[in-house]
Amino acid sequence: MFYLFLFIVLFIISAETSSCSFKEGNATCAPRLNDEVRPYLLNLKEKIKQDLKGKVPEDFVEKVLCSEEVEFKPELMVKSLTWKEAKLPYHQFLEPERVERAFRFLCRYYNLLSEIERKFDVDKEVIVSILLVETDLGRKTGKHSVLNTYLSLALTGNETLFQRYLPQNGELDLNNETTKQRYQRRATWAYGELLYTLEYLYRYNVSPFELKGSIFGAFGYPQFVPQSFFLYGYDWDGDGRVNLFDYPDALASIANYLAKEGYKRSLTRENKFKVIMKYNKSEPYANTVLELSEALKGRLAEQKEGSSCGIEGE
Ligand SMILES: [Ca+2]
Repeated sequence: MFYLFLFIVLFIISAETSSCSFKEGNATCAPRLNDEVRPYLLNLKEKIKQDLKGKVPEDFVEKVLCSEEVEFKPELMVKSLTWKEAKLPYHQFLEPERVERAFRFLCRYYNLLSEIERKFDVDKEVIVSILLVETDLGRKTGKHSVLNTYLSLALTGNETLFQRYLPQNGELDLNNETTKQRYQRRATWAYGELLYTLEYLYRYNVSPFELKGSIFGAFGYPQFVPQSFFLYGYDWDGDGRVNLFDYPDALASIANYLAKEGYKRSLTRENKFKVIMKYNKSEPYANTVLELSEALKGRLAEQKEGSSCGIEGE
């Protein structure tokens, strides 16, 4: 009887082991994903290899996307479709403490900012204001893995997979044509950003999961999405690479972004507003940036005579 029992136990153990080893081939890729999601990743990974041909080697894509650090966050797509930018508390950026810190920053980097202003024809006060609103002058650049963010958004671009994670409260109705189009545009955009992310990680030899950014993947002091990095990133200090986590490149990249979108110091306030809206499509954002920059200009004019601002250098 004991031997029969032992036999049964051994049989169960061996069956368990073999079912594990049966799964092993796939389970070694992105082990933290659940088995329902992994096939979608495997498909996406092959598409990515095709789309990045000539830019990023296949074995790089394979290694990164099969890493045990790969995480799937389906709630991101839901959040990105229900996000209300206008409800963010922009008024906080105009509080005296913030204005004061922005002003001290402006003084500290006065010479650098003045050179950037001349080169790009973008007001230095606007550059500092954007930096304050985006990342509190470079202090808060985000804690989310940029790669996992775009990977998650791209995976939920598959409607069959996304349906499983739709909130039950009816907040998102994919039968609604407008919602569905927004969803599809968002998914296409996220997939494009995922490709740029991989290209960035490969070209700049960045440890893939160390690149951190905002909840929707904007990174560095200016909070650029990866495509913006390639379009507007500027190597101000001339070391051969654009570093958005370093002031000279970050400040010049903000200026380059605005200049390429049509900013000039001689524009009317209304037209400056329109350009700033291209940096972040939000009216309260653009208003805050302009109001803060006007406050900074005021402070600068007040303190010009006999002030230490402007002679502190960098
Ligand atoms: Ca640089």
